[in-house]
Amino acid sequence: MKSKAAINVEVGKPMVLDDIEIGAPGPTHVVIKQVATGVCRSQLHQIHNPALPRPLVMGHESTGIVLETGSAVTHVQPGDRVMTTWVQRDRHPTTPDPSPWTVTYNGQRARHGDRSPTGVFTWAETIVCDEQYVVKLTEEAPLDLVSIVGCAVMTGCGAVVNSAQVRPSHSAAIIGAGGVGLCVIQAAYNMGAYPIIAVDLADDKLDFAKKFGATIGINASREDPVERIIEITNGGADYVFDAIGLGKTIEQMMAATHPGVNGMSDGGMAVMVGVPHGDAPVINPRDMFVGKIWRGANGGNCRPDRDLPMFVRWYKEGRLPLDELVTRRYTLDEINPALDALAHGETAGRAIIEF
Ligand code: PAD
Ligand code: ZN
Repeated sequence: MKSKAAINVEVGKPMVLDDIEIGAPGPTHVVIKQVATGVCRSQLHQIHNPALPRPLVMGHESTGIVLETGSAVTHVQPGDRVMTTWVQRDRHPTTPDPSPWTVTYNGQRARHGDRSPTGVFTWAETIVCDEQYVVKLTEEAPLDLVSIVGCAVMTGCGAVVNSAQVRPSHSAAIIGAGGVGLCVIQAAYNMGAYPIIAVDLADDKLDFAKKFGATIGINASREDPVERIIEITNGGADYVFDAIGLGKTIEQMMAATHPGVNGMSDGGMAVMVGVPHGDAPVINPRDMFVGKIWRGANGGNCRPDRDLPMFVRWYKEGRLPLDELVTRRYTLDEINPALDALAHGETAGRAIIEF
């Protein structure tokens, strides 16, 4: 089967829009007609990563309608409305590995952004993926908005509810108020955190973050975010999330987390949400010695089958304004302008591609 797709054929170069050839689906595969997909900064990292084999098919959050299922697929059937995500939906120690698909471009086997030919890819009109990356949408909800649940919402909200388990009335600071960071802010608000401090480089993004529950904004291009967070929280925040992943912001995250108090309490928690990239951070062992807790939040430590329906319910209950979070809409043909806008920091919230 042919499908129009955005393909990365060369490191750092614009995406090519062309047909890919999707091979016959295996027993555990699902073929999906795409409705919408998000544009995440992780794809920018992949486009610029020379270690990845090309051609690459990309994108890792979407919604669509199931066209076809392999013989071993039982949780969805043709016609179902589904979300795709890059974390296995209900993984157990005995869960078999997702099985590889065959997608070719110009006769060459295409890979996915994590090197494998097994993960989900979403920047194509029709996709094939293992059933483990497909979560059934049981609620009535708009497929355009819900397309960002499979990564931005899963990661940002999951980092708060699963990784950090934020407690009410505890302070939270979020470095980076982009697509993922705004989800961290909203979930921290939902859990009752206070104050909620947003850090970004642009005043308009800091204002925008207030719609998601931020109580105060710090513009890191004008002020030292560490000094300000320590001042506002009287010693450091209870939870500091880095939703960027640069060495510098990881260092800021650790420094802005409050230390423990001997004989009384542990330190606060520094939560790494953004994929680490660029220069490595300089880690000060004293930060851990004084009781600060360092926690990773890859994929928000979510189990998609359990957590994604909850985030859709949050949207329906008015506790996750996806209509505000989705700020730009493109067609697949406009993938390169969409990526350029993200790379240049012009996208507040999240952009989506509609098919
Ligand atoms: P985004 O570009 O929408 O947001 C990044 C935000 O950070 C923007 O608002 C920038 O203005 C802001 N920013 C950049 N540099 C600084 C700085 N030095 N200080 C303060 N603010 C700054 O990206 P995104 O939200 O799609 O992704 C953010 C990161 O999270 C990115 O590295 C991506 O790869 C990673 C990610 N990780 C996971 C995961 O599971 N770990 C999932 C999805 C995304
Ligand atoms: Zn992502």
